[in-house]
Amino acid sequence: MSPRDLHSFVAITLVTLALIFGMWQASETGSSNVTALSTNASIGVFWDSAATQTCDQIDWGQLNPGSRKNVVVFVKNQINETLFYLLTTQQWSPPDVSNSLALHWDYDNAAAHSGTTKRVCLTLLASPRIEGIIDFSFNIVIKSSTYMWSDINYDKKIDIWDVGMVVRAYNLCASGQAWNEKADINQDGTVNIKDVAITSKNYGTIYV
Ligand SMILES: [Ca+2]
Ligand SMILES: [Ca+2]
Repeated sequence: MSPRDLHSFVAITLVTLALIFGMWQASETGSSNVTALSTNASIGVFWDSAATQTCDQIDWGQLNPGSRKNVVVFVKNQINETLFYLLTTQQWSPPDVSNSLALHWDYDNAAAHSGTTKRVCLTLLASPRIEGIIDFSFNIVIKSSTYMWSDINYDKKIDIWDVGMVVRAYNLCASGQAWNEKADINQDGTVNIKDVAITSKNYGTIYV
């Protein structure tokens, strides 16, 4: 089992999941009701910098085509190791809405030291062309690793070896025989330009 596998296991089982519901109506304000799926985690997500109010739901409310909404949360490293975070989404409903909505954050890929809390802004973007959606939901999963996510060979630096592994796996999907999970840096099930971009952005980084 690789270091990443070990930590991914921890991330999947102990990660904080936020379940999000939103309403999408042309002229009415949406409402939502959300339940936390997991709270005991190596990382915690909170509404405040003091990490006292757990964030287990985000209500995006009404979201118009072409609009965006920002939500600020605080991610706390609750274990005795330095961590790096990764934002992923799961279980989009309806499934096709993931083609018209995109979730980003402004986390800078910097190390999160033990006990520290990082302020991050989550941004949900709606395509100008989205239509026919009354409501939607998806899960946010913030994963953590003791290695930078673009450090594929776990040598504490991002260099040509990491880029090479991504390039070799390019255009491969999770269902294929030659699939290399480690090259799928953003964990979206395919190795493509997004993974190359992440590696390129971190290129030259050396960390401890
Ligand atoms: Ca490396
Ligand atoms: Ca990917």
